Amino acid sequence: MTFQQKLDKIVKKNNSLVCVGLDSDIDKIPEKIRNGEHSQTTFNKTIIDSTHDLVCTYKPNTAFYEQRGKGGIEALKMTCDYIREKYPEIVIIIDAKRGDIGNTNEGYTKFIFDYLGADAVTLHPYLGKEALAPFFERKDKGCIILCRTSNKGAGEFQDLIINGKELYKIVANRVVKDWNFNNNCFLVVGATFPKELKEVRKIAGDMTFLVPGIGTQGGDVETTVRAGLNSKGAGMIINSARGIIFSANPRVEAKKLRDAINKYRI
Ligand code: OMP
Repeated sequence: MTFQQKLDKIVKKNNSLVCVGLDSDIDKIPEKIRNGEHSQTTFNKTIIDSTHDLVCTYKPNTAFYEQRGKGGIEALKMTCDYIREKYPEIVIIIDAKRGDIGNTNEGYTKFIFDYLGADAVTLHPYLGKEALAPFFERKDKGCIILCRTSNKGAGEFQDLIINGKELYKIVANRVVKDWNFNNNCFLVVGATFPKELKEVRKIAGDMTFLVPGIGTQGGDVETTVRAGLNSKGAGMIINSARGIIFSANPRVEAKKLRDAINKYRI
C-alpha cells in the first residue's frame, strides 16, 4: 500500500485531516510522567491512546528525540513501534527535514523507513532531484518536500524572484511536474501564509499538502482550509503539535481541531 492509499483510508475512517505533532519536549512533559522510566514514550502513548480515533497521522519531530541522545532515539523507535503495532492504519510522518547528497540520503532512508518503519519523511529541496533519488525510489513511502514554510522569515529565500517567479512556486512546479514520477511526492505549505497556500494549490492540482502552523503559530483554521483543499475536499494533513499535546486535554483539543476543519470541508 502506498503512503497516499494508507492516508486516504484513515482520513475516511476517522473523518479527519488532523496530524498530531509528537514534539514531546521532555521539559514540558507533566512532572509525574517525566520522573518515570521511558518518560517520553509513556507521554506519547498517552497522547496516542487518547487521540487515535480523531487523527489521520502522527508526526514526531526528531529534534525532540535527538537532543536526548540514546534515550531519545530509543523513545522515537518505541513510539513508532507502538503506533504500528496498536494502530497500524495510522500514518507516521517523521519530521526530520533531511536532504543531503545521494549517498548520505541512503543512510537516512534506512533509519527513517527501515529502522523506524515510518510512512513518510519531510525533505529539503535545496540539493535537487538527483540528490533526493534514494527517497523517491522508495515508491510506497511519502517524500514531503518543503515548499512555503510557516516561519516568519520563510520569504527570505522562498519569495525570491527567479525568472519572474517566486522560488516557492518554482519548487512546487518542479515537484509536481518533474520529481513526482513515482507518485510519492507531497509538499509542505504553512498555514500562516494562506495566500501562498492558495497559489501552491493552483500549481499542484490535487496533491496532498502537509500544513503546519495551526494552533501555537497562529494559523486560522477556516482561512487555511478554504485556501488549501483540493477538488475532493481533502488533500491536506493539518498539523498541530504544542497546541494539542501540551494542552489540559489533548483529546478535547484534537476533536475541536478535527471538527473545526470538517466544518469547512464541504
Ligand atoms: P507547533 O507549532 O507546536 O504546532 O509545531 C509545528 C511543527 O511543524 C514543528 O514540528 C515544526 O518543525 C513543523 N513545521 C513547521 O512548523 N513549519 C513548517 O513550515 C514545516 C514544518 C514541518 O515540516 O512539519
